Amino acid sequence: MSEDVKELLRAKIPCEKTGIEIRHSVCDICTPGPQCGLDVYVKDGKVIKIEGTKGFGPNNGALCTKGAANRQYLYRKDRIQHPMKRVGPRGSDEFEPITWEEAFRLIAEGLNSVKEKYGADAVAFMTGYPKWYRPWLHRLAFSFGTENYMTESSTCHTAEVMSYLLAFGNEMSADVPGGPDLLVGWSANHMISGFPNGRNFFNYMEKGGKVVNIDTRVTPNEQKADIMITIKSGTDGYLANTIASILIKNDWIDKEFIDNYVHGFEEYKAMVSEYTVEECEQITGVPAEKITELARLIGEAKNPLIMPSNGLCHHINGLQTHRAVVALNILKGSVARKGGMNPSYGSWLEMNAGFVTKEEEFLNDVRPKGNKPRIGTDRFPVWTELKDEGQLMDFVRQAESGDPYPLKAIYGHGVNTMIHPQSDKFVEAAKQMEFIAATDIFWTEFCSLADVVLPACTSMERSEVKANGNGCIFYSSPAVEPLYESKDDVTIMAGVAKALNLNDDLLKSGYDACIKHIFRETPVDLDQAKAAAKQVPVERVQRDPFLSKPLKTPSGKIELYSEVIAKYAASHNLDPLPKWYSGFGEESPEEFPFTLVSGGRQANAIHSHLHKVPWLRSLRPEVMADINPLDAARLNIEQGDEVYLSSATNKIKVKANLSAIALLGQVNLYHGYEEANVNLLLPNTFLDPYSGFPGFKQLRCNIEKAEVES
Ligand SMILES: Nc1nc2c(c(=O)[nH]1)N[C@H]1C(S)=C(S)[C@@H](COP(=O)(O)OP(=O)(O)OC[C@H]3O[C@@H](n4cnc5c(=O)[nH]c(N)nc54)[C@H](O)[C@@H]3O)O[C@H]1N2
Ligand SMILES: Nc1nc2c(c(=O)[nH]1)N[C@H]1C(S)=C(S)[C@@H](COP(=O)(O)OP(=O)(O)OC[C@H]3O[C@@H](n4cnc5c(=O)[nH]c(N)nc54)[C@H](O)[C@@H]3O)O[C@H]1N2
Ligand SMILES: [Mo]
Repeated sequence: MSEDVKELLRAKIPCEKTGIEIRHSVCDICTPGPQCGLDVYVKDGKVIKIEGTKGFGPNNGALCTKGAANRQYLYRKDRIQHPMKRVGPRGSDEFEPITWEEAFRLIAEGLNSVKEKYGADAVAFMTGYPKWYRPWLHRLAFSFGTENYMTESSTCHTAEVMSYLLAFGNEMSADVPGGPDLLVGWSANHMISGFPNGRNFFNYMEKGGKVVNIDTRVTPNEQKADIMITIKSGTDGYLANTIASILIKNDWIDKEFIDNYVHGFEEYKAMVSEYTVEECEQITGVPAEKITELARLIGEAKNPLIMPSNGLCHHINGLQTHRAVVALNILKGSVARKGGMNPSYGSWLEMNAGFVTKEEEFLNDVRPKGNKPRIGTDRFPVWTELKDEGQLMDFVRQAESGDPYPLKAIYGHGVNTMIHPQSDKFVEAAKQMEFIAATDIFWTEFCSLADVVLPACTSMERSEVKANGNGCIFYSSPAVEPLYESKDDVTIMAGVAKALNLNDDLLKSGYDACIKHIFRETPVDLDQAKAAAKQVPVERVQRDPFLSKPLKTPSGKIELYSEVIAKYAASHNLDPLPKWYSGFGEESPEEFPFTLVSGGRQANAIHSHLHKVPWLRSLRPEVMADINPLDAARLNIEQGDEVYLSSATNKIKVKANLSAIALLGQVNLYHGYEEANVNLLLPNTFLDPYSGFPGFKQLRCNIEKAEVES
């Protein structure tokens, strides 16, 4: 080989001489996420380099820490290589490779046997974080005969969606680019959690926009804000209601908007009138002058945008807190206008695509009838009313008790045990199942519990249709062949549907046929889109102005007083008004003097599935809890010391990272580490009665220095 070719190869230059080609794909590491475009450099069927695709909305050539590690993700050492069947006792990790045919046959036998004995509802169809195959998994559950389909949304963004549905009958999103005259980021850690949307925040600031940031940790967003408010975890509802009372007292509200569009203002006004600045300071830890300053800023702004985020919902008082924060936008009339809260119409994989698809019909066409209530219905009726899924957080209780009916099998894709509070209880419940099938890219604890394990592939090895809200769609082709014997999840589900002999030809016909069916009335030529291998524009749907018709709430208006919650107020002790209550459990603050805030996003991780990617792990190699240096000094803990974090439920060992990012009395730890799973510390009863969400970000705990073994 000539020297110049060697040089070109070393530089990974795509051309004929090197045989290196660039193929276009998408990053699916955070999902639905921004869905960034990837330039995948391929030589001899292997990925040798990854870059962001220039001109691709929304990443336009850039990639975040995680996206840049796609090659190492693809070639992670622990990829599942073959279909496997368990040959030892459940949980024993004794598996042997089998053919795909045998795997499909075993799954069909396992699921059908449970269906025959207990009915289709005894099978739970489950998925963790991945979103791209959800319509197919949901349809598979329906065609099999059950509505017991559950996802990680039981702990993710759905509580926010519920809050918007309760108030507006529609999902909403904050129009930061629209240019509000004040932006209050409430638990908005977007610099880390929302790349590249987090840029909106910074573009806004660079243009001179005024920003207040309210967080329980000192985050990058927090540091850049004009006014930084640090608050005790889970007390934001009190702050929001206090601000509301000041706004109302000073007549800093949009009376006309309220008169025209809002339901329950008088009841709400009476409720917030009881909140005082003095008590607010005590409860939230925010100084009184900052509270009144914030109220004045919001009060005097013409078009303020108060933007809550997910962090608020990871509390047992999360839904009410989110509602209380959203209410401030309603008082100011910051709704359905530029720079305000605007309707968001999810039409493809939870994305506000800009065009419509037949995704809903894809499900409704095969929805089963006469089923037992979905998992969680008795306990979390507001969830069931607003979300077409079971509440995963009630799975363990029902599996253990058989109340109101038995659960005997799990058919899971991308399921991880660690998402569950008190994850060990989920493991125990899984051990009692009669059949489990697990599909994942990598081996997880859930795979160890299964009877059959199937290897899935990554976004670079499959076709996928993505819509990222910029009015375009992107239809990728595989950049490389699926590694080992892996297949994409939808092909796997088609195989399972065939083996089960379901009366569902469409599902059995695979990804492309289903996509054509779902997009049949979307004005786009899918064949052309696929051949183009780049984003193609799709005509946007024109919608009537949001407030021009009655809303999809029971009153038809924006509800400060929720008529949906009112139905369950007496039976479930719920409050239709967004009244604040404590987010702590019953544990004694003397015994557990610290507050554990778990899962605040870090740039190098996404839940459990990047901790084993070497480049990313190298950025934070140890499992470290952030502890305030003053607390650490008091406990004689130094940087890197091993410490026990304990709760009333369990105890884990981690290393101490002394950092002022943690407020006094607070400890932060990321989740998803096999070696120190923070969710072992949470009781599985520690759930928001409105949404079913766990209190991930406000658990009483203690820190003790671990004895050094000599
Ligand atoms: N303590 C604490 N716990 C939390 C949170 C927190 O803040 N604090 N956050 C919660 C939130 S918001 C979320 S969303 C959940 C997420 O929690 P999980 O859903 O448990 O997320 P992951 O750990 O990413 O697990 C997803 C699994 O999907 C697999 N996977 C990835 N892509 C594919 C694919 O294409 N096909 C298949 N078959 N498998 C795939 C991964 O390998 C991984 O095993 O965690 C929740 N848990
Ligand atoms: N890098 C990275 N990005 C991610 C993810 C990831 O794992 N890694 N996960 C993705 C997923 S699934 C989700 S759901 C989103 C979540 O995105 P975000 O909502 O931004 O999630 P968090 O960082 O968990 O929480 C936001 C902030 O809320 C703060 N917070 C916690 N409790 C309180 C409170 O009581 N009051 C106030 N005011 N603030 C509080 C936390 O300290 C944190 O800084 O991120 C997505 N993006
Ligand atoms: Mo999430």
